[in-house]
Amino acid sequence: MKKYIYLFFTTVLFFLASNNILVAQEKFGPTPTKQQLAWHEKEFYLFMHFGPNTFTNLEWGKGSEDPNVFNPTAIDCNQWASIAKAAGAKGIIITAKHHDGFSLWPSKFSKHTVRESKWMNGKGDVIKMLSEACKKAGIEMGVYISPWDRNHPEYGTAAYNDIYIQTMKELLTGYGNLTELWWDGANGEGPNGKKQVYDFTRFKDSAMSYQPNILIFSDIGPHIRWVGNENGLINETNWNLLDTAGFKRGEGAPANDTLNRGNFNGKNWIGAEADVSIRKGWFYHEEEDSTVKSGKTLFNLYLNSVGHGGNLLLNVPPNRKGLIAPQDSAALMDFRKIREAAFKTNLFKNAVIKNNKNEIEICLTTPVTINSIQLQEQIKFGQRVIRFEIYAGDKEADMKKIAGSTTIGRKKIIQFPTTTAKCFKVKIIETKASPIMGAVAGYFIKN
Ligand code: FUL
Repeated sequence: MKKYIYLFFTTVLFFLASNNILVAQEKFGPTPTKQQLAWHEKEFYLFMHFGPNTFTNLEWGKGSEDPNVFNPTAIDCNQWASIAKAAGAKGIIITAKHHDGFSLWPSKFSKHTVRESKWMNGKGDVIKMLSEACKKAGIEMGVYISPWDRNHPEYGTAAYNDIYIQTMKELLTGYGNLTELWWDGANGEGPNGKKQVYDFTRFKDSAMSYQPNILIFSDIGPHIRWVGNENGLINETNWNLLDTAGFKRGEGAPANDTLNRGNFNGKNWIGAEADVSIRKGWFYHEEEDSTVKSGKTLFNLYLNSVGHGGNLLLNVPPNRKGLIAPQDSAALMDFRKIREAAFKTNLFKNAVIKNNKNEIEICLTTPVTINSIQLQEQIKFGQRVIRFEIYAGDKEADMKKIAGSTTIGRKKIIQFPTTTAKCFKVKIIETKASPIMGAVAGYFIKN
């Protein structure tokens, strides 16, 4: 009997092992981690720049500002979180500390924090308020912790690296689950005129030890990369792959164009996050109220970021009251409406879809009118497609090329002149390995 039980288990184990081998064989090149895969699904979330600059009208505070300038009169983080949620954003990343060094929480490692201000009699903590609001609204939260610090007296010395790590520890262990840690590339001088040599290896290891699932953003990742511009635009050709060896964050980073496209044969999976502000500046300035981007402009940014296989990080800075201004909120709601209307009706819903090798054939019984197709690769198996073309016609002999583009990745939204046809064909012209495609959908997006 024992022998049979043993045989049964070894057979099961063998089956599982061979199954695993098969799955492993299907992967091609670098692939995303579980956390990166989940990140790709988020598509869009908000950035919030808030701090003394909001009150001094600066973009880069000097670090010598009186902490009392920070005085939001009607702060309501629930308003931020509920607007984010209503806009369809999956979370909020806040400047817990910008280059001026001012901490939005009462850090024990700084004398330039909310504690030193008269706001809430020095008892306030924006990070705590926001983390509770995000939890309540069911959205995620991330933190921007500027390595550059224009206030800290130890900046420019080896001791500052330890202080930065302690600062991260406070945030990453004191406020629940944080999904993203944002490292800006700027590295200027501190109050004593010295520049810091950052120990990013230790920063990374420490951050990961505090929150093993956190994803770190910087020019070169390790998990999410900057996209080489602050306009919210990802290149039409976008590889989620990047070579980082020999490069540094900031001035030693790869060329902006490389960050914008990724590396064709890059060794690491590092997806692109497109950051952009809804207004001219990153911080709120009343005189920039007229620069708030319209819902339509935001939708265009979505097409050029999420529609090019990356994520959109949209900055919506709270004003001096500590609220999202009505103009910004209205634009966010328009953006949501436009997005929902655009993707409400998949006109390929009733199509017969056939996959033959490198072609996807989509045929309907009655013609449909579309101007956009959405393609996806199952990126857990790696990114493969190099180039594809789209054809349309009522029968095989009539098929005409209507569009073509490069790379697909997590999502590609390709637009073309309005076309009415019964059949569409996506031809994969060049690919690194046999394509493993996800869903295909056809839309008519009104302008
Ligand atoms: C830049 C910073 O210097 C800006 O102030 C802003 O925070 C932006 C998102 O990143 O590099």
